[in-house]
Amino acid sequence: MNSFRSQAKRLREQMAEDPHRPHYHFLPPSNWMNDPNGVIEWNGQYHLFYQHNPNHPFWDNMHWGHAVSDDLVHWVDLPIALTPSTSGADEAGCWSGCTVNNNGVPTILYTGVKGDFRLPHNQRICIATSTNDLVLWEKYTGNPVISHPPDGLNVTGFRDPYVWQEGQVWYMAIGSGIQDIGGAVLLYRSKDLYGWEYMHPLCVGDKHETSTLWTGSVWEVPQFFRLGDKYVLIVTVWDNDQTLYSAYFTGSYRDHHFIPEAVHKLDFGNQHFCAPHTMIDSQGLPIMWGWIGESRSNEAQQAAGWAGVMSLPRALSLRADGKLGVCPVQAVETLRGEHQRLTNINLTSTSSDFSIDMQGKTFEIVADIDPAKALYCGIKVRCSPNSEEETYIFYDAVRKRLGVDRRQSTILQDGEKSHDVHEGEFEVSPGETLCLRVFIDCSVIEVYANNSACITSRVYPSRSDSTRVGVFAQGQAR
Ligand code: DQQ
Repeated sequence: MNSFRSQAKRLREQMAEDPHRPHYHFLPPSNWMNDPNGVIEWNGQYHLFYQHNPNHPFWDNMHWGHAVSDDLVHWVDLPIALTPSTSGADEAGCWSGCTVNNNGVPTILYTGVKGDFRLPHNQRICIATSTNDLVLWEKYTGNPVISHPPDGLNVTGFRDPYVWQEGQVWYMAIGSGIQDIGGAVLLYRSKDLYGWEYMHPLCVGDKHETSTLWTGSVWEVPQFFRLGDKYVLIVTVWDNDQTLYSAYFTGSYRDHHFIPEAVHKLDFGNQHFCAPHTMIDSQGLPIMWGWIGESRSNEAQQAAGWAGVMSLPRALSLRADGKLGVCPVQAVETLRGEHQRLTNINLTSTSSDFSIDMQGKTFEIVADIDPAKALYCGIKVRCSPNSEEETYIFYDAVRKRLGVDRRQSTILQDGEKSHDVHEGEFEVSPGETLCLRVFIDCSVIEVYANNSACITSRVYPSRSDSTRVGVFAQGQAR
């Protein structure tokens, strides 16, 4: 353990010079990370596992990385929990899954991949257990515990087990899709976690349906739980070889079928908040993490030696309007240091820009904005003194959209992939205030608005003095 710790520390020190590397978001010591996996509270500590390629800063040969925390915000690296076996059910990768407490035995259920990973029949469900405080994991010799998708179903994916208990029975939701129909979650049950019986689809989407949020051909990493008087199904929408965005359905659960009533995006940042994983805390409330992907070129990622960041832990709730409420868990406030408070900044049509006397690359902004007659207003971050580089976090009152405009975030051509706008439907009613919490952590931006919308994004300004903050407002309603 000591040699592991000193190596992780050395790697982190090597990476620390990188101006785009976040300081208070979790990421591995080096190389690649994607999905959060199997977060669990165990003996008063939180264990976070994650999809990890420990050898390169790109997706390949998935392992389960591992870190532990006392408070959900400060993490300590632990040795890799799962490594693909040299020959066996998971020789091509240990993909996503969950962790449960099986009568005191910490148990991981994960996706073992063997052979060509694109084929659903090569994705299987495997088990590993730990007897040693979740540090060392032993794979079950009888793996896989589910060796192939249900007979007679033409599936487009078969991965990412999510397991829960109802009475004495375990249930498992598997991310899947049905050819020519749409994404699907398949439901299994078991008495002991080792022998599984297929029941039926928990829910099936329709990839031809476009009047609501389009949900693609495969649903990855399902998460399913009760919240208030509703049930929530979270999925990551996959189509045409790409992970696109995460979505959630609210609905009811009857006779082991989930009946969706509404579907929404979880985060307007699309690929910047994917494969969310939830942990139900000791109060019975869900806490969610997501994978914040990169948007600079593969060459830049290779040169940096790392890629992929974990979002802040987000507390979920059910709002009166039936949508999910999302805000950072309270423990995030312990990261706060010195603060500055500004009040009554009034912008008019002749003074539509205001530069705040505050600079930095790692901070939180809490802003109450009254859009009043403004048609377009918000906060600018990571601005250079000459405005050559700047990123707009905006509310567009005409189109009723909240967004992050990255078209001017960097003058580097390498940032091309990130020269766009993320936005989604959002309305501030007359008399209402837009309450923003904005987290800047070098290249990471997380925006939370009115406890109801989130935008996660990445920016890679080229100038070291792109650290300024401003507020802006444009236009005036007639
Ligand atoms: N990532 C994992 C899969 C999952 C996907 C592989 C979602 O198990 O479906 O790294 O990002």
